[in-house]
Amino acid sequence: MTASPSENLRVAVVGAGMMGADHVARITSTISGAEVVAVVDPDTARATAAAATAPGAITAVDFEEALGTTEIDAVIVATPGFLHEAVLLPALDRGLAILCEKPLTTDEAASLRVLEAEQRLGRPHIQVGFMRRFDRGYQDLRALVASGEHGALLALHCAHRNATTPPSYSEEMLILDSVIHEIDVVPFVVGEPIVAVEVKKPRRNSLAPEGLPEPQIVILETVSGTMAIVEINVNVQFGYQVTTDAVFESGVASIGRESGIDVTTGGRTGRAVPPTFKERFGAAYDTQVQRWVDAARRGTIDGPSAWDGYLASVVATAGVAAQKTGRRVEVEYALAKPAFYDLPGAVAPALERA
Ligand code: ISE
Repeated sequence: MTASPSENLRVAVVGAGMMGADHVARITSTISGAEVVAVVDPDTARATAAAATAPGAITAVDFEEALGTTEIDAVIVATPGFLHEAVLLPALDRGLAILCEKPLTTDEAASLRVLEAEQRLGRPHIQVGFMRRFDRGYQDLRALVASGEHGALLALHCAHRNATTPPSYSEEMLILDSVIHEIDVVPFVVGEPIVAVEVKKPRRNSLAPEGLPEPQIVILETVSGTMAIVEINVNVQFGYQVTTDAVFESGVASIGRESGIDVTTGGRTGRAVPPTFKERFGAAYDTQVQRWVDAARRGTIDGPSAWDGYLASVVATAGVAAQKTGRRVEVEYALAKPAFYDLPGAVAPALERA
């Protein structure tokens, strides 16, 4: 089902945690051309609280129940990553438009199953929520790299810092849930695929939950030797901070230090640090969702595709192996890009396998 241009896209949001609830509110208050008709979560209280921001939306404990209760054109998948496949496959089966929060899936084999199911349809239906591609800073940096103005790009220093982690957050999630953003956005900026990953473990932050060995340093190497050195550091206490410094042959460019208001008082000058990714990337999420809605109403996608989700899952699988072994692990892409995923005009870069 695809909404006609005069009708709102009827969206089910599956998963009413922090991101899902944020999308429900966003679609209701900020996005045009769409309405939330269902909020799905096994935790009824959570579903009800999120649905309260979307007048008329029903709640359901699972996706099947929602599909049986109301008319749905599109779905936002915002469950934990390891549960994505279980929503993606029935959604594809019904030909729904899909915005899938990152990661597409948490392992390569599951991503392949999703790609196969999608290719049975006539065109891509899945857009993956790699929202950093819609952030002005990353877009400017990508353009600067492509321009060659300061020579070749040699290295990226990426800081990825969260205030705290929930109890369910594991060591693998440093790669699968957090560094997955750099795994996607580094090729987007550099214009080349990642070919190797290495993980180093510096001194542990004693403020991290017991048993979580972090921060970690993840080194992503692209095909011509550019290295992204990613500091993943998720219990910094002070707020949310994502920055990148790009080192060129004859210049350095920095993004992520937003020009907020500087306040000087008590002998210090300071600027607020956003508490979470919701604030830091709020504008990028808004743009991403509006463009997805507009594209879904035209029967297409406008952003990273399931192919980009698959590439990221291949690198993440190598990243987890590197994390476990301490070795540099080369990335093996089993599949060449199917023509099915050549999308003119999409935000996705034209990445082929290495
Ligand atoms: C979370 O799921 C996100 O996607 C955030 O952007 C990231 O910073 C965080 O580490 C993840 O857990």
